[in-house]
Amino acid sequence: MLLISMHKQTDLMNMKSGRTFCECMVRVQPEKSRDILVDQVMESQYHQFASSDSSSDHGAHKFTTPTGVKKIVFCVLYGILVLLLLILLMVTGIKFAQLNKEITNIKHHIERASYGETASMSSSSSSSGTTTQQEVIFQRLVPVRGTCRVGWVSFQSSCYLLSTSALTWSKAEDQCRAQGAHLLVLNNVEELDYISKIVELQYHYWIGLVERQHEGHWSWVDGTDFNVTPTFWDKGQPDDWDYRENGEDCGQLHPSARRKRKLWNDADCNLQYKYICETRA
Ligand SMILES: [Ca+2]
Ligand SMILES: [Ca+2]
Ligand SMILES: [Ca+2]
Repeated sequence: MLLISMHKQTDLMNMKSGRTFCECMVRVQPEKSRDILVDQVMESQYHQFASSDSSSDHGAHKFTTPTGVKKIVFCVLYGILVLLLLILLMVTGIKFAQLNKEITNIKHHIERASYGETASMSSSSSSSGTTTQQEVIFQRLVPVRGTCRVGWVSFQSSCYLLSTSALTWSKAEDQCRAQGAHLLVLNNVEELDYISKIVELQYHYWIGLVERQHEGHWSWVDGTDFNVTPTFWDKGQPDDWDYRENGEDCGQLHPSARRKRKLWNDADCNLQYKYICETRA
C-alpha cells in the first residue's frame, strides 16, 4: 500500500510536475517564440545591416581604389608641375642673363654711336676754331719700348703694357701686380693723351680707378691722391648705372670711334675688358 501510495505520489508529482512543465512550457513558449522572433528579426536586420555594411564596404572598396589612383595621379602631376616650374625658372634665369648681356651691348653701342656723333661735332667745331679739351682728335702713335721690358712701351718715366686678353677688374689688377706693376694711373692729361694714341680704337680698357669704400669715393690703386689728379669722366659718367646688379665701381677708358682722347667710364667690375698695366721705367 505504501509502495502504491508512493507511486501515486510520484505519479501525482509527475503529473504535477508535468502539468507544471506544461504550464511552464505554455508560459515560456510564447516568450521563447517572441525571443526567437526577436532573434529572427535581429538576425534579419543583422543580415540586412551586414549586407548593407558589405555593400557599403564594397562601395568603400570601390571608392578607395579610385581614390588611391587619384592620389598617385595627383602626386605625379604635382611632381611634373614642380619640375616644369624649376625648368621655367632655369630658362627664365638664362634668358634674363642673356637679356642683361644684350642690354649691356646695346648700351655700349648707343654710347659708341653718341660718341661718334660727338666726334663729328668735335670735327666741325675744330674747323670753326671752338675745339674744347675733350674734343681733341689724335693721330695714331707708334709706341717705343725705350728702357722698358719686352712687350712694354715707354712714356716719360713709366712703362705700359696693353693686354691682349680681357679680364675682370680685380683679375686684371692681379695680373699687373704679378708683373711688378699696377693698373694704369692717369696722373696728368699728357699721360692720358699718350695712352689714347696707342690703344686699340674699339676696346674698353680697365684702369687703376676704383670705388672701394663707398659710392663716390674714387681712388687710384697705387695710392695716388685722387683729389690732386685731373678727372676725365665721359659725358654723363660716372653714372653707377643702376641696371647693373653689382653697380659700377671700377674705372675704364671708353672706346672711341675716332682717334679721340679716351675718357673715363665707371663700369661693372665683374665684366671682362682689356686692361693697361703701368710701372716705373
Ligand atoms: Ca701714371
Ligand atoms: Ca659706383
Ligand atoms: Ca657708367
